[in-house]
Amino acid sequence: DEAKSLRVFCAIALPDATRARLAERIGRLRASPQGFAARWERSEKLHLTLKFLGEIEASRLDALRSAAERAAMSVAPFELTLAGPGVFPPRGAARVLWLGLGDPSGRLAHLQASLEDECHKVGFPREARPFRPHITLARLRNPAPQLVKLHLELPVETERFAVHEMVIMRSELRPEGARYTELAALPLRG
Ligand code: 2AM
Repeated sequence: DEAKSLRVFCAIALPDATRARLAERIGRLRASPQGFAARWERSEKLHLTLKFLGEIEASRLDALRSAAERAAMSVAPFELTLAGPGVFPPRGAARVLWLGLGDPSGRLAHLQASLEDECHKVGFPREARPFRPHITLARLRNPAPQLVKLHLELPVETERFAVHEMVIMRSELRPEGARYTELAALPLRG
């Protein structure tokens, strides 16, 4: 499969236990009648996006990889916590249901800023929007105010997890949803 361009993003993969916790939440939301108005993220695909590059030339993958490597090496491993639920857009008809992340050490913010800098240095455009760390749980096909209300009201169980690496993911768009494959794993500074 020698594609000339690839759709890629940089992310933090979630531990199994955290994904299981999120899958429980998805299960509860999905059980509501309005749950059918949403496309639910499959638990193995749940992740935290650091930077969405979109389509890049396959020949640029090495440059992306070294940039990501330099960013990863600038940060020591850290912990994240699951935080409150939210929706995009915050006002008007919600299209995305997500769960936020707490970054008590501030290293997630550092990693993301460093990744933006390193990518920019090798010619990838900067993300214009501010970083809003989140894990997407569902995309809504139609406005579903009751489902949004339920999501916002469900409590978040305390969960903290360790981050040791960043990954570069490929996303292939298919009729049944995007397929993700890991292209590289970059360890954080040992
Ligand atoms: P999302 O979860 O908020 O939709 C792969 O598509 C990942 O990249 C998703 O996690 C998605 O975030 C993120 N992403 C960020 N910007 C994107 C964009 N413009 N188009 C598609 N995905 C984007």
